[in-house]
Amino acid sequence: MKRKPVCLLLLLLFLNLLSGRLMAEDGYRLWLRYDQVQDAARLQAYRQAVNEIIIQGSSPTLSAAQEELQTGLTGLLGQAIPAAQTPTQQNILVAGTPSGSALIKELNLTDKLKAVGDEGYLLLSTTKNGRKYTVIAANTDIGVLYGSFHFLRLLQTQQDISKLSLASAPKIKKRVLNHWDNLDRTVERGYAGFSLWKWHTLPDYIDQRYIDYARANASIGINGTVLTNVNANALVLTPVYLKKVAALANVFRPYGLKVYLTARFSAPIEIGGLKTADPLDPQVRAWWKKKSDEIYTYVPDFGGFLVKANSEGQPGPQNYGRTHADGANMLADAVAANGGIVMWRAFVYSDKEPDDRAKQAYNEFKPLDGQFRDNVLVQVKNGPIDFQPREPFHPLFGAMPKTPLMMEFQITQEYLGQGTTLAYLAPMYKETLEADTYAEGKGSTVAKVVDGTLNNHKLTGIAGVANIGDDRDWTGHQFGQSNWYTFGRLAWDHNLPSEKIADEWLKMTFTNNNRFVAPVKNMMMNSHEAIVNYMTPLGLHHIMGRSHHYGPGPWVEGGPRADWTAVYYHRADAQGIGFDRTKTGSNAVAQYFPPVTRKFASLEKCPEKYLLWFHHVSWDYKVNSGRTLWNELCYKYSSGVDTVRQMQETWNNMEGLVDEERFNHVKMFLTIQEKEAKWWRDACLLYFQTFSKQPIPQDLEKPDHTLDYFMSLDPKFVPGI
Ligand code: BDP
Repeated sequence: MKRKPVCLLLLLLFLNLLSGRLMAEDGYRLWLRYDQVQDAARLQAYRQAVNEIIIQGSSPTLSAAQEELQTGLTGLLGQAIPAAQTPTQQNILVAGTPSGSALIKELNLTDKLKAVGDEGYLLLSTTKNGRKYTVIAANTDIGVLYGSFHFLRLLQTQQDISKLSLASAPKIKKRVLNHWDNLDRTVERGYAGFSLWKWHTLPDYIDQRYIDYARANASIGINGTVLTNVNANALVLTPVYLKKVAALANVFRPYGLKVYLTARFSAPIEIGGLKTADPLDPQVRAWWKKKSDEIYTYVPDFGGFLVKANSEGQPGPQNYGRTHADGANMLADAVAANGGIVMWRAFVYSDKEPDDRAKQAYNEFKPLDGQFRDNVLVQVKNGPIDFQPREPFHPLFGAMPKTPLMMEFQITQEYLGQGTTLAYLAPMYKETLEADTYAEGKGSTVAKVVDGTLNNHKLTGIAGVANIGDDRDWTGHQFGQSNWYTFGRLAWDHNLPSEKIADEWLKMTFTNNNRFVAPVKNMMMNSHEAIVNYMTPLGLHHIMGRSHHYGPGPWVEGGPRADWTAVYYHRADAQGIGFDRTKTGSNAVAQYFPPVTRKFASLEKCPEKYLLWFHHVSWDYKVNSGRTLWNELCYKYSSGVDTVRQMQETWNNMEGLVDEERFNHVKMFLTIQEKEAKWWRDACLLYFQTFSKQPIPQDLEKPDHTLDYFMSLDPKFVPGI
């Protein structure tokens, strides 16, 4: 008898430990953590505002909304909220559409709803028959789901919900993740483990991850996902795989997430037994039509194809003397009847070495403006080279007014420190979106090209190359989640300020405590610039390690083609450094509209952040700070490292304000980042010094290894290749 209490205690302790482990903050829950609201006054207000949830109407999407609201509110309010079909309480949360919900219909929202289209929603506070209603109303069920997530976000970030009066609708239609996932589950340029898609156990095994992935995407309004790598494998188009694709599509459908696939251009040969993949060949066209129809039997709402053609060894229409438009239109015709689209990538460069790789996409695509079918989007990377830490905007934006251009951002950090670097990318995305192309005069921003308002396009799109894998925290680095979140939020509304997105994300992902949010937000806001500074300041680009792209490699030369080396891009010599893209050089600058050309082409007017992108500048040239270019380079590289050290300090001060597990994770990754930042700084400065022949300024920290040492480093088995 006496021993029982001890046993009980032990049992309790064990259970406690167990629940502690289950509750461990490993990042799995992303920003969809619904822990109880900490602010007592807010908590009380929320509890008063919502006594009952009413969702009338039924569909898988409405069930998803119901479930999310129920789980979310139970967690956030620390008490279960009953659901009902008709009002029984005083303070009611009602969600639905006028066609599915009598309650919503009675609220007479027709005019207001007109403005939010088929994905938007209203959040309102109102009273009727003596009851108080918090209203989530939309024209469609998916709008209701998006609105539900927005409502939960208000509580997660402890906003006032007593006088809601807001309308929200996406500015861009197709908001799509691009997974560069291979069928063997490796992920090209993926740094967060293996692919989420377990092809081997599909279609029968439905991993909880698939559902949580769809929830996360819906919570930020992402409405499409390309499951497979742009370096495509035709096998995904065969029935065995299409069954698996269908299983994923079934999971994603209630969350408004459409499935797309990459189309390997030579598929008619590889899996169709044809002799050619010529897009004008009737047999080839018939094959694609039949294949597309077949896909729609598996996935009735299949979104369409993403295609990388005639780029980096991928087959394409040019193999048959045809144009990109011929290729895109063939596929567009194949999916048109079923409402599909084709996202045709403009990331191309010739098999032969061009005079300047930066000019290639423009040269090939601009002449094709007006030749694409209505259901084709041309998908253009943010800059003209390849997702470098910083690039000026791609000159194609604004240059093809008759063609909807889809933005392609990279969320995965191929050139931004890969898996171990804290880089908040909203400022980088916004730098491109806010850039003025001058295509139709001042104010013709890239964002207006992409959202269709500049040239009146209805079909609009934005893509983000995903940073998601099967790591427990989805993105490898906890802060990688912020970029997935940011991509979705900006795809919905590119006007959102970077600070606001960071603020939301931090509050939902970590805590509302301002002692944490304010300094960490500041740290995030500076993080991208810091990386640019310690990797590629002043417009330098493409000076990373060969092939794996990890670490510095400004000395990279030789190999199969010059435009895959670093020396091709930085052009350092005894006189100076930088790629002359003005008239005296490749004249790539002429691809922009005249006001932009004039700015970039002028050594004085060119923004310093792009200086060496457009100009070959002498080592002694005086930059804005009054320093010589060489000294400025040294200071920039050093300041990048300094910022990382400040980030470490900031983060160390956060101990105790967040859970230990994620605190330590970020702390250790910042240690790695500091080492890598130093590696970049020292390797690049020592290398460029062999040309400048000038000392690193007195007051700056000196490298503690030789250039030979850095050049001898040869990292093996870097992930993501
Ligand atoms: C480059 C990547 C390569 C991709 C390519 C692309 O290094 O792995 O296949 O872009 O976008 O940045 O097609």
